[in-house]
Amino acid sequence: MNRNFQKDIDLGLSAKNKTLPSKYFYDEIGDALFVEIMNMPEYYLTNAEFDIFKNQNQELIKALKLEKNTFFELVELGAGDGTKTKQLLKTLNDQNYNFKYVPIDISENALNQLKKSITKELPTVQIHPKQGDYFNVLSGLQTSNHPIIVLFLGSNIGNLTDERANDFIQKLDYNLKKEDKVLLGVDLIKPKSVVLPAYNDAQGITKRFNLNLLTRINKELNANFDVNTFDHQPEYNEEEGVARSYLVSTKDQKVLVKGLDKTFTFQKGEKIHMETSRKYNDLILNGILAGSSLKIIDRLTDSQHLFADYILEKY
Ligand code: AVI
Repeated sequence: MNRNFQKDIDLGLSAKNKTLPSKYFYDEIGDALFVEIMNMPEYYLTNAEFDIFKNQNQELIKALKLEKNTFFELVELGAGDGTKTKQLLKTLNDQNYNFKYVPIDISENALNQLKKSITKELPTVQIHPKQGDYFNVLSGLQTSNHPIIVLFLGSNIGNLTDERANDFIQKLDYNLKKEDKVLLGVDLIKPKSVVLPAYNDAQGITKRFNLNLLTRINKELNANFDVNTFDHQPEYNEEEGVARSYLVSTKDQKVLVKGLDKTFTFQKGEKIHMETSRKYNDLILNGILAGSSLKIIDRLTDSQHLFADYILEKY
């Protein structure tokens, strides 16, 4: 049993306002549900960022100030299936840029699949996958004396609270050298009518994605959550630009978690906070970058201005 999982679940369910960490959504079933989410009509984020990578890769190369005669490393944090990145890799490769691609992911399985597909589709691209939690792998960046471009796409930073996002940026900043760049993909602040359906889809896939964490606790910590007694409730605060997902107990109930040797009481209507998905603009991003030597030098958006890829440079 994973000790961190056990500790984090205990901490979250024991809190006055119950909460569970969304990083635990991604077991094998959660990974598959997230792929379904990315293909849903309501989840505009993936297509919007793909639009940037497909239609503006030349602009991306220019904004990243890449040069053909200087070897560089493209390091991708949480690479997943690399669909967007492959668009950029293809152009770089076709135009004879001199680089290696270092995808980092927690999932060994995802990395193996990615290596296989890149070797097949782009056989001349050098790929060096690294397995690990990207928070921990950052320190490995320091050993390189080549220019580094860190890709952190998909608005993954938005699942961190602003405080944690700032910690992450400080850590990233500490491990980069002057003139290294970060390509940071973030969802932009926009009206509730667009954001909320992305987290409240008609088919109920996002609901299953959230409930899957209760099922995971049942399996891994020998608990007896009845997932049929929890509703999915996403909210979006337009002023703050933050979407939050909750599971709400539909009745008074007790849940036994044998693996923690504890029983948790839920009142009818009581919420468990499951996930935060922050949306950004320049002002908010500058707040997150405060105290670091990473500065915004450019920003590309998709044709509908839903999503932005920011280019940050270390000064
Ligand atoms: C991975 N992350 C950026 C997604 C998001 O939009 O916050 C996770 C997600 N949760 C529900 N739908 C998608």
